[in-house]
Amino acid sequence: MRITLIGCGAIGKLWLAALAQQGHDIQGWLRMAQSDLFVDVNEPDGRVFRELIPCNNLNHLQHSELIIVCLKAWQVSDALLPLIHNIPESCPILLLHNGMGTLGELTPLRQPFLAGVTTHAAWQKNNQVFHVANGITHIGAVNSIAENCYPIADILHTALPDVAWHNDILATCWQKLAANCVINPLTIIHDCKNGELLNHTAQINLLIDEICQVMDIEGLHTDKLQLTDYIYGIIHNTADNYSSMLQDIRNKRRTEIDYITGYLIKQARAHGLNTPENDRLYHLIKQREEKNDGFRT
Ligand code: KPL
Repeated sequence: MRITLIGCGAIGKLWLAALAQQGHDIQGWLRMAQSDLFVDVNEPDGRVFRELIPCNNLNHLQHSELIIVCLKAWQVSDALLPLIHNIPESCPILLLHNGMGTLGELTPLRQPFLAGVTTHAAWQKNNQVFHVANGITHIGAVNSIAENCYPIADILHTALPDVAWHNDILATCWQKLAANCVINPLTIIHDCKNGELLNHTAQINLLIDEICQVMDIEGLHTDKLQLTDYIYGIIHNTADNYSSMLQDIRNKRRTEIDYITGYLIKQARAHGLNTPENDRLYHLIKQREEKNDGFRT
């Protein structure tokens, strides 16, 4: 399959390596155009992938059969909109990022659009990617023309398992959004690893209460106990990790807060709901971002 992957950070490189090993005709797409990219991925079982992957070939983009976007939420529309007329109308575009709200920036959606969330964990140091935990990537259609794209899940699953197709991916995205609304800002406020949030259960409970109200009014019929279990499950499973948002703040990068808590607040306001604890955290994180001014991107 001819595939273009936009955004070649740690997770993007995992996909580049996995799809290249399956023999797919894959290229990377970088903001600063270059003809190839050295991909060095170290798997949890000790396997190593080290190869040059071609990049930024317009002809390849114009004939791509799948686009995978692995950018930060706030980078998506700036990167994709200038390219969209060079992507065939029949080519599915899969967005894999934390947070929600990017689709609204891309409308009208000409191509079939898919959204996904992943629990794979990887980090990058000196251009070496370390795939530290295997996970599941949940994907599904977000517009009706993407509903017949489910065979993509099998293709991706063969390359980087597990991949599951969901008929209601937005519900899965909302669940992940809820976890990110709780874990990411709190790890900044308390300057701690995810697992240390177990010392702040009262604050977590307040946030979950507000999130449940927003999800309910969005028609997601949320069971608070189930959502609480899901969020604590992530806190336990990632106890030793620093959240992506805390890493962004520490590295003086822009965070995804506008697409996480910011998106939740926006949806709440549209329904006339108040979310005081989420508002408070949102403003605290924005202040931290401003103190960090002069972002590295
Ligand atoms: O997605 C994450 C992130 O850090 O952005 C969680 C699930 C919180 C894991 O750290």
